[in-house]
Amino acid sequence: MFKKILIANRGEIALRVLRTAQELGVHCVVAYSQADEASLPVLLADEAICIGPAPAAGSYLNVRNLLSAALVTGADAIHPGYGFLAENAEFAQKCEEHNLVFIGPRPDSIRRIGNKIEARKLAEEADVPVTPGSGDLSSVEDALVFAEQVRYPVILKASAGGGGRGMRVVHSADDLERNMVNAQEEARAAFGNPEMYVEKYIEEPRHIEIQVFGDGEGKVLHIFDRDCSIQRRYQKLLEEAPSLIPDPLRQRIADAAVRLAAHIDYRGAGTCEFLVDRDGNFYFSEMNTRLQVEHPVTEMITGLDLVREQLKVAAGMGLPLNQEDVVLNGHAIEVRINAEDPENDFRPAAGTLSDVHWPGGPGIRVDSHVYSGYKIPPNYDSLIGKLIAWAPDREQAIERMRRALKETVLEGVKTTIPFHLRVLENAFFQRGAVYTNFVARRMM
Ligand code: MV4
Repeated sequence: MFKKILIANRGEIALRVLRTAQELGVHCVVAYSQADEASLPVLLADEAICIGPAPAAGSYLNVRNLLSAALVTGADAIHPGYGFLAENAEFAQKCEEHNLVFIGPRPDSIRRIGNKIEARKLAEEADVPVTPGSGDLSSVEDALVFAEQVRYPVILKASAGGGGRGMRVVHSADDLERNMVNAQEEARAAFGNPEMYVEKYIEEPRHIEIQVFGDGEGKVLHIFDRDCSIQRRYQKLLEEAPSLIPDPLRQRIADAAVRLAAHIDYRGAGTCEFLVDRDGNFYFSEMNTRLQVEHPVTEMITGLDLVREQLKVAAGMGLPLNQEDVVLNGHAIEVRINAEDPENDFRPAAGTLSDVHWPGGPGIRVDSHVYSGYKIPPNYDSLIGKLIAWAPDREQAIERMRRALKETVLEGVKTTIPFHLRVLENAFFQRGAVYTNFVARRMM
């Protein structure tokens, strides 16, 4: 195992990684920006090092500063968490060049899977179903021809995008013509790559993802599935595991995810996202080459610690776990508690948390970096913490989550808790009628 790692992230995920690393006896250096000096991961770290100013471009996205921090503190490896540089192939490669282990997939896997057109190609090679889609489209004419073939609506996607960024649903040729050029420009500005492609639009799908884990030498396991359909503007709000699909379908999707990951000898934790339509057809949509925000629901239904497995694989200790060891037990739900005002279009609500009290009791897990008196910096995302409820079945998990949310005290800023309570009380949600338009259709 590593002697020392650098945690190149902040907030709840920095604390999440720190906790497991410390349990394994790994000395942790937390890299922090000037805005995070008084944060919990910094206070609990074995060592902390300032890597720059509050704006992420100068700190959590600053490759030179992070590499220097790792080298001067004598770290063996870097854990990138999620977001920031977690899916940046150049960063992963720079780590390797400086003899620092990047705790994640090989740079080449990140690069290939990060390109959505390439990812679709890899999926097809692995016999994984993808939505009917075009290749790289350089002209509006090509896009129009393709859209006529598969019929509208279609969805325009940026090859370098992901997670909903750079996407446009279009309903007609007019619509397509109007959107194509500005979508290209947006993609060029946001990702430095204007490449776009078109897919047949799947209406009201469920967003189901499979957690996979590879040893980098061809062995790949799936660690069941999550339903992340409850989202708003591509921001996930509530996730659960397992998803509400029949077991044979779950197995077929999981097998497909394993085939894709095995096809590229995937190393570490990854997630294959699928869209599942009303008829039970499933289509690969993208793969995320990082630990996900919602990984705790997977941990709760399997008893595994994904960060522990990440550290072991990265340290060259292999993946002794076998598929038979991954057993599903019960149901877990996670809600993301954001400092946002759900009554005001989810506008970020900055400020100081004057009083914080988290819930407890059976089946409750809290992943949060905040405390009473904590000042939420305006520079980063608005996640205050994640509340996870486990119970033997879904109905009890819902009841437990409602109980826990009512126990929670977060004074000083508006949060998404009232919104979550409404979702949990919604009859459609309770009967499992969840799909990606749920929030817009049932909650607004
Ligand atoms: C789609 C889709 C429907 N058809 N692709 C959004 C996130 C990204 N990982 C994939 N996403 C989607 N891709 C096809 N061909 C629907 C989504 C989607 C979505 C679309 C519109 C509004 C909300 C959505 C929420 C989740 C997924």
